[in-house]
Amino acid sequence: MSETIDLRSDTVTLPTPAMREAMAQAPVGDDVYGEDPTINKLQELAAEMTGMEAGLFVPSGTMGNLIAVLVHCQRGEEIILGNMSHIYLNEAGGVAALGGVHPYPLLNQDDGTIALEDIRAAIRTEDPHHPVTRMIALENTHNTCGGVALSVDYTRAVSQIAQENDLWLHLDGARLFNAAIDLGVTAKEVCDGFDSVTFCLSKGLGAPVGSVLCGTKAFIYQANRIRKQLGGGMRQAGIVAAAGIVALEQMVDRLKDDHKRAKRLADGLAGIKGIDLDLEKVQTNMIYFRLQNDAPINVEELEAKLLNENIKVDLAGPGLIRLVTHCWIDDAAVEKVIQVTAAALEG
Ligand code: TLP
Repeated sequence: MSETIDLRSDTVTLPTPAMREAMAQAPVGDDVYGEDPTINKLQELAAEMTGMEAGLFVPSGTMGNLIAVLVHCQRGEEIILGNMSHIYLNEAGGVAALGGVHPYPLLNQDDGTIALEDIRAAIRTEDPHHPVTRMIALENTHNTCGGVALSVDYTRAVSQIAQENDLWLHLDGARLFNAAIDLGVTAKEVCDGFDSVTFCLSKGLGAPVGSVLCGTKAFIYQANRIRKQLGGGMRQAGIVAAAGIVALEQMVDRLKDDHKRAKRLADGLAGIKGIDLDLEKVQTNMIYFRLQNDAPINVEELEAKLLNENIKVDLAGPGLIRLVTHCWIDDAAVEKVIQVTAAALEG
């Protein structure tokens, strides 16, 4: 049986041999006492790369985002975010359930942005009927909008609005480095103007576990207490942080290969009769497509046919398929997916 080609997400990546070696050798200590040298090193590296004062190793992107919201907002206060954002759609309503924070979802435009005038209009005036607007969250790259990158000009413009209105600005940068590579800027520039950022080690960077939340020293001090409240104090977690250091040192530059392969895959798929795919939105490592009404099969049948050939894809919504390239997807896998999809749709 041939090897599985798993395109469901970049979260399926397995640790590289260099990561396993680093994990085996990592010096560790009790991180709740701040004594894990490997975690401390990862946090310093993350802070440096994002241009923030400090970092905090957290188990997941979801916890990083939740902690940021819990530090920035009190119960009954409001967060402005996109209606297609991961925090709003895919984090089990944590900000409301655990923080009592009121989400104000605004339309995410096709390019992942929220119109600046929509943000300005959503900021509450002083009125006891209304919740108090406390923060804005953006996502870069924007997953559900196609893995698209938000420009630095745009995020700086939102930062300006946040500053003018005394609001905190958080970045869900789960795929921060994909955004930086696509935009041709540093991760630091992508983070410019944000008060806090979460990025994931466990996606395209290939580490098995973990994200880092970064911000000012005062913010991270509070974040550490909330991580404890949430049960995220992980003791000798330097074992996994060691893989995160390798991820940051060795796996960032190669994300461009994932982007190239996603483009090649998208080009191949777009040429297949029955596929409805917007090539302009394929900017990083994600491809979303639908099937045209006259296609001979539906997406569930296509998914099953691909699975029959050991190709796994993500059914991301009704009639919608998502493919994500990552370090375990090579050129041969890309060509095979195109060929099997063509056979499934064109016979
Ligand atoms: N995204 C996952 C799924 O949850 C959808 C994926 O396969 O893409 N922010 C963004 C933008 C994300 O895409 C994700 C994970 C997270 C946060 C959460 O990260 P984890 O899974 O570490 O909690």
